[in-house]
Amino acid sequence: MTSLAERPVDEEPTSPAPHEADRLVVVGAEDVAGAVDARDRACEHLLQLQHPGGWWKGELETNVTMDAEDLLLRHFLGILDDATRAAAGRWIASHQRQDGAWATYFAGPGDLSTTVEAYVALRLSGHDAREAHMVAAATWIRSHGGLARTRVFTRIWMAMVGAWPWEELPVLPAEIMLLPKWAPLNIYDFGCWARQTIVALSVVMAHRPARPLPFALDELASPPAASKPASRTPTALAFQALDRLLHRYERLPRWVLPRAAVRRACLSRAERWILSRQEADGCWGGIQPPIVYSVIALHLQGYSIEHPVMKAALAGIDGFVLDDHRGRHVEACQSPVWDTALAVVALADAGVAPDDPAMQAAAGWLVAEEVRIKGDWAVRRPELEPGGWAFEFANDLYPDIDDTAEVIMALRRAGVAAGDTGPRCAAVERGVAWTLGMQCRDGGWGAFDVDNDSELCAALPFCDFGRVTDPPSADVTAHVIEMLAGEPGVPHETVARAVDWLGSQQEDDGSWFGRWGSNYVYGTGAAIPALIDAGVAPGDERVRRAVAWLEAHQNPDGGWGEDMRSYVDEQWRGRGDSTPSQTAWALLALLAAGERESAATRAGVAFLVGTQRPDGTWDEPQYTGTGFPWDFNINYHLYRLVFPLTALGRYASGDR
Ligand code: R04
Repeated sequence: MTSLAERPVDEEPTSPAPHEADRLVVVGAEDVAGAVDARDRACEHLLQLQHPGGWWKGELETNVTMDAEDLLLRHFLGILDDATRAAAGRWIASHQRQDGAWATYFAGPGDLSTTVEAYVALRLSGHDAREAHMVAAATWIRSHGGLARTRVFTRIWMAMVGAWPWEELPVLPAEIMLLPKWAPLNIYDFGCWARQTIVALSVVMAHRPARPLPFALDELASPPAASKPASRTPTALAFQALDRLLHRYERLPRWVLPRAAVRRACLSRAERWILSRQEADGCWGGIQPPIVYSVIALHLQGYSIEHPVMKAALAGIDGFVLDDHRGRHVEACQSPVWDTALAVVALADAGVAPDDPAMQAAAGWLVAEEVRIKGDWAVRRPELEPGGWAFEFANDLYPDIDDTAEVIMALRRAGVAAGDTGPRCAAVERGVAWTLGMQCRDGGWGAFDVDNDSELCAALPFCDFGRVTDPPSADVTAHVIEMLAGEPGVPHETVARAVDWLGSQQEDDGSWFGRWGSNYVYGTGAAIPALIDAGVAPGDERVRRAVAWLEAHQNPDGGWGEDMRSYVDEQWRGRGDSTPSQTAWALLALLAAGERESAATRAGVAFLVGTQRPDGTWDEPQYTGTGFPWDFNINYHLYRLVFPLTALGRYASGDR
């Protein structure tokens, strides 16, 4: 349960635990009995969470910009009702920190852009600027530089509601739609999430709409010259010059031909690009930014809220709203495929048989979720046959390699054996072939695209948030290696190149960076099981160095934890309060490395056993999932259960 962040923001990392790495102990019967008991209660709990349709979906908790932007979107479209206004206001207000700001993860520091959006949304929901919590927020905002220091996305929202001049934003010209796919900065050089956001926003920025708020925001005025000092690298300077040129282009009078005609053609090209990517749920890409900006872009292109395209989109957006005992709030994305795959693996590790009805229902659902059409990935791989799985319910144009690997491993554990015949095996075979075809030139895998590693994209003044490309990551590559190692007929050379690439990514301290989970504990927890499955010996120097790193970062309570600050501060690498999911990731690595009987493993298991709730799950307010390192954090509510269950299952069975 997230609440006001209680902890001071400048807290020092806790010191690493003293440990007894060298003292090997034979696992005692009572250790295993405790783990078995905890495993069985966790297993029971997970089975109860399965949807009758066969799938699992834990909440994907992020931050209050989702709720603030939902309110601003409804204001913009003129569809904001009083009940939504009040409920969203309650949710946002309940997440304010004591210092007046809002954070982007549990116990994290205040974040300026998040705080500005939350503040404006609260005013829109009726909170008076003179109330104490609003004064605290406005004071915090001013003392951190005001609107001028917020990220581009926040200032775009402010411009859309008339509170920031469009002229003072980097230009994103709709003419980007004219760049062919071989040209630098063409839309396919951006990661798919940035691509779908950029196309929609280029339409919005061409229209420069302003639907003013019914109040002024003078209290957020920036101190003079508050803008971020611009970077002075040669690339940055070149892009700043380009931006000045683009501003001049935007200022050309409308009658200057062919400017108006070119712009109109680009806008209609962008409009068609968006329309052709609307998914079965009425949304775009399964993630909030493309969804929200696509709706606004189409609206500005003349689609009324009564248009079928818009009606489907707005109904789809309502599908991201959770209204539970905690109140109304909005998910950034939904994770049913990912959660279901992880749940099946966990149940299998806990000893649930492949022919168990729960496993079979899940396998049937997963197979029906297979993507059978080509998406944007095919721009770079036009000859590759479609296959694989996306993360969400409806995102057929953007299957991802991480989900595909995890689903194939889950199906294997549910008895779908490669090489057999039948529709389930055919789906697995297509998934394996698609994955093989998506390997990057250096031997690793990105999440959604192949060789998506342009360095120019990130240098654009427009791109000041998150990651805008999708280069190979250690965690995705590790999951693919683990999957491929269990498949027949995979060329040895493919796996060998991937293993070499993964080895090349090991940090000097023995750990691996976590791109999609926090952080080095996640990367290391993925890498070691993969290397072992690929045939690397437990005594290999890479494995030993990782084990030593994990042991050196175990907390005194036996668990592992790693704060999001590890993405920006070396001091925080491998440090933070112990959490169930991160403890499980460390244990998965240790078990794979043959450390079942070590003191570190036994203490980690004891941590999980000792912190389990009576109902069989664990508490985990900490965010351990990563959307973008540091900039976008995720608390996957099922992680607290599936990963401990997997670790306890493997420990108890001695399988790893
Ligand atoms: C865990 C690994 C599976 N896969 C990653 C998928 C994660 C799903 O969750 C999100 C993905 C997202 N992408 N981009 C955004 C995002 C949010 C998610 C995103 C967020 C904010 C802004 C723009 C994009 F919750 Br602004 C890919 C590998």
